[in-house]
Amino acid sequence: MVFQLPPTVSSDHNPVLQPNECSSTLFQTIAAPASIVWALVSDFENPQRYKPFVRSCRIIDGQANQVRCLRRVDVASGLPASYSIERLEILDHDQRIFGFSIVSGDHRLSNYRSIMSLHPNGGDETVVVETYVIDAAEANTKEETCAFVDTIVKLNLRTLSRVAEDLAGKAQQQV
Ligand code: A8S
Repeated sequence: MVFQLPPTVSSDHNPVLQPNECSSTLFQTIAAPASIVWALVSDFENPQRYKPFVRSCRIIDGQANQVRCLRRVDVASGLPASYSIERLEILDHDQRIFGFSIVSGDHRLSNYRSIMSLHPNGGDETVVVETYVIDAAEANTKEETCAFVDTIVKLNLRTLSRVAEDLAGKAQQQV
């Protein structure tokens, strides 16, 4: 079934691009209620709850989970980077929209920003839509840059699905 993006978030997921930027939108259907998925996604301080490459995270500026706070994310060894500094840009609990940007780090991602929106899809199912925009990396084409980021974001979304479905299963058993 084709998922229809609600008009309220249409512009979030259809960014206007500069000539050196590339973008991609990824969808993930999750068999868990939006409240459970949102609890994971909106916890800016704890991305390791569902991002498999994140080893640890701490807030380094501002108040945790307040818009404009900064986190330092340390990632697993074997990746082309060891850490990333990221800013919480959007946290809309009513519409379940989450946005962050990458502001620095020892990686080659330049000007990265991402927006996720969550959509209850009936029957305790949630559709997650994530759109990111990034500058084409130096010495790489847009396609190469997006292929690299797509791989990471797809894995994050798949893990989010698994963790949320696990939590939803546990929530069921308690009632
Ligand atoms: C996210 C998205 C991305 C994270 C990338 C693209 C990253 O954490 C990893 C490898 C890198 O080379 C860059 O939602 C960086 O987290 C896994 C360290 C930023």
